[in-house]
Amino acid sequence: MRIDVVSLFPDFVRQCAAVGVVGRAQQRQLLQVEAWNPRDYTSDRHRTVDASSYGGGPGMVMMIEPLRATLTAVRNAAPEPAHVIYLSPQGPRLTQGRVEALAKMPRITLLCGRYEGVDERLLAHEVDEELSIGDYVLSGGELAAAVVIDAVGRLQEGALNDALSAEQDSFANGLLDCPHYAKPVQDALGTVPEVLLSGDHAAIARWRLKQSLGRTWLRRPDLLSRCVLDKTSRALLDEFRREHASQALSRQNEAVDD
Ligand code: 4GX
Repeated sequence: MRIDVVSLFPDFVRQCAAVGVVGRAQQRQLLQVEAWNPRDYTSDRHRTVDASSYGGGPGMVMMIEPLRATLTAVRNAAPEPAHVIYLSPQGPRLTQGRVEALAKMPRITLLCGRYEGVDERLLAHEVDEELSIGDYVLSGGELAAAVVIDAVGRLQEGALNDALSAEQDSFANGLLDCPHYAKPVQDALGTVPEVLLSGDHAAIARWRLKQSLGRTWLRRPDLLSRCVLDKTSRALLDEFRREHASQALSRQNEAVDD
């Protein structure tokens, strides 16, 4: 897959994409990330990319022409449709479902705004999709683009060393992840749950699913209400709830005893 990024900070984007799983995916030629600086597509002496906002008020707006020239160069750099995505808090929220769909595309283009944003006419004519990574305000789209590159890059076939890791991710099945433990078994901070040492793979799978269901119920009930649970899952969640309720009761009793 190819990802083109239009940004006033192309080196930052390249450095983000050079690290970890995504960096390795690039080395393995599973992913190609190219950064483009709109300043390189200006025609004036000052390499101007922004101008004050019509209607007045503070802050600058990224101008049409340098971005349009950059996007033309991007489109001409490869035969596949560029699928241009503008990162902004005004877009629908990025989800793992959207990440999975983007990861299957041969090519996407990420447009990073700085200042107060991009001229609306450029967005209307050149952008296919707007996406937000969350309800907070960044100083530019680069970190949001880095989030998309990371989430999409790690899903490229062969990017993760263990093919099962992607399937076991949080959200891959609509649920939060279960707890994980490494050595030592006994530590001042606690002991590893016995079932994980049992070697009983079916029991371990049941325990993990039960923890995933329980945590999702406790921490993200909004996710659970969108899941259709099969009979086994409903039984495991009921078990978790009963244990949780009795634990809460004994904690209450301990507090009364004190
Ligand atoms: N998820 N930002 C875009 C420029 C901007 C300013 C005003 C439109 C209107 C963000 C986010 C995000 C900061 C990127 C503002 N665009 N992007 N930038 N949250 O905060 O994606």
